[in-house]
Amino acid sequence: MSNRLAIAIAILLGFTVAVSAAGTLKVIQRGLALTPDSATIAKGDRLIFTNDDDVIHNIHVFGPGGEDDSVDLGLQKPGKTLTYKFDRLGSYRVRCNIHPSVKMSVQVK
Ligand SMILES: [Cu+2]
Repeated sequence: MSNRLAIAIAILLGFTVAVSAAGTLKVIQRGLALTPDSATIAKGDRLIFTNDDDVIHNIHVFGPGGEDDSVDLGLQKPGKTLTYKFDRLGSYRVRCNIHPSVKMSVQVK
């Protein structure tokens, strides 16, 4: 595979970022999007969400059990940070209750 093709595929798939040794990963809310928009972490790792937009967000975490398996982290004002610990193996989706474009996927392995 050429480097150019590999880069194009990486862009299409989004970037998955590895967690630091400390077991935390910083996620930025900016421009009504989450960066990174996907992450692979270990059980017990935490994501730290920082609202760098000028609007209120409302992060909602949906666990491996589907729509009924969710935690609403509440309203988050600009400049505020909140942390969520991922305690179970599987696929999570994270999204803002207010802005559909603010979303990411999290794999806990
Ligand atoms: Cu939002």
